[in-house]
Amino acid sequence: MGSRQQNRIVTLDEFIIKNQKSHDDATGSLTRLLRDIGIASKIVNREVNKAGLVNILGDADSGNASGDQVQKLDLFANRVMIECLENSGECAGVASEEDEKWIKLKTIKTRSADYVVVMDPLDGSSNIDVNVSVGTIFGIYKKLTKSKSGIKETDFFQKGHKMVAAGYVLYGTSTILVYTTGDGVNGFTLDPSIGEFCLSHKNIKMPDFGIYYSVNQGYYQKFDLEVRRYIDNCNDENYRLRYIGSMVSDVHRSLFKGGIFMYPNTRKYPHGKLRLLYECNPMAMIVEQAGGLAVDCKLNRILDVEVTEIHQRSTIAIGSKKMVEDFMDHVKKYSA
Ligand code: P6P
Repeated sequence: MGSRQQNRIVTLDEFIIKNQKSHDDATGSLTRLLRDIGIASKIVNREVNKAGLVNILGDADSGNASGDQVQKLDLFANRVMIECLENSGECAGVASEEDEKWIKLKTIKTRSADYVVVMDPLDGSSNIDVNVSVGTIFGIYKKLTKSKSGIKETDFFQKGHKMVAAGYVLYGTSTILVYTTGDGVNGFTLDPSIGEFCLSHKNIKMPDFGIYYSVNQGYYQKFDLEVRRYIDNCNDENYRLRYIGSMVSDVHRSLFKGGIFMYPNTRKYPHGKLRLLYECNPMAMIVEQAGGLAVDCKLNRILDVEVTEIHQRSTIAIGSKKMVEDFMDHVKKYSA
């Protein structure tokens, strides 16, 4: 293929459509759904990028389902994502970190909405007003409920390995959308000059190993022995500690440079802090598709953990295959 052809811009839309054929989704409904998530991400990106300029910061007076103080940008991102998902006509319902309960979306009469979406519309939002990257995380399931309109809680209570797609958007020095539909991981960087996500990282493969470990070292004394022994091992091996406090950023770095991200149980979060449905599962699907591993601190594969609540928490160790395997060896060796 000529070099000109190789450097041709491939937009997210074009890529999604081209890859639609490799799925049983011949109707194009997953394609439309993914494209609408891309549109929502561009709108969120615009506001995130000017957050420091526009009075959109400051704590909104409401807390979210997790009881965290919610920044207005969280609410904005949640609203935009839900509106775009509703416009797609392909999404029957949404479970979001920002809403206590799952939401049934209005569907278009002429078409059945076959999917439900789980999402954290703006993860790491406590970093927004200090200009540290934040992200959107999403996962897509085929709904189980057969009826044309209704959905039930059980449509959301599917194990992570049942997802048909998962992705994240990282609003950082540049804005990148990374997603998988189960046959590899691809990254698209937003080109603001044309307002398009353009293919920038084809078929991402996570390094089997890396020199970074990512955990909130401030909780070291609160971790179980086996986690502390693994962290000691990272120190003995002179790995570098990198911890941004935004899961999307920490996992994204590991995806490209290799590394392991952990959020173990602590006294404050005996089941871990991160949410299984819309944080751990989508990131686990992406990392596994790129050749990495994702387990909880009891060594269960994240994508196989039973989902019983929308805001269920989970511990997690996710990243380069050899590093997660090393973590698992330490858990087996030192756990009571
Ligand atoms: P801690 C952000 O609030 C978040 O949900 C994740 O993005 C991040 O990895 C984690 O919490 C940081 O939590 O307790 O280390 O501040």
